[in-house]
Amino acid sequence: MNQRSIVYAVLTLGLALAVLLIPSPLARAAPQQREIHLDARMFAFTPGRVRVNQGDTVTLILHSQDVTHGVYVDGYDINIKAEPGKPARATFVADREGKFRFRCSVTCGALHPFMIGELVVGPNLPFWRAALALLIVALGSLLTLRSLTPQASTHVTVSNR
Ligand SMILES: [Cu+2]
Repeated sequence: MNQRSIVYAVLTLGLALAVLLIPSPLARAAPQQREIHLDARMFAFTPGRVRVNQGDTVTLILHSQDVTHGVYVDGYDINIKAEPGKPARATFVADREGKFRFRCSVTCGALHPFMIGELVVGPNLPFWRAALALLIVALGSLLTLRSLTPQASTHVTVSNR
């Protein structure tokens, strides 16, 4: 092993560990179980935006505050209806990343078509971190191997003789 290959190997390990271990404000250690309470009243949901991470198991609990409302989540094909005082729930795994509209699925009044919200399924950070670390290790190994081949250090070998 020459000096350059040792430097490459150490840098590679350091970078890969950094990617895996440095805490990010968005990161979650693992997929979580989440209970999300959604309040429905004419003509809005509270919260209007629900944020989860890909892989989370989400239990949506719909509470109606006035008349019967429903919630239909685009892309996840979830539809539940709740009467006032009788919450409804649905559990699903947020396996698709992206933004999905949810809307009231019970005609509840004049502004019913505008009763919408947004489900944001964030990236699966543990997965992408692992992928990035793997890429760094692969590139680092290539660099280390290249620095070990004779042609990369020809002038060194010549001057040593
Ligand atoms: Cu409604």
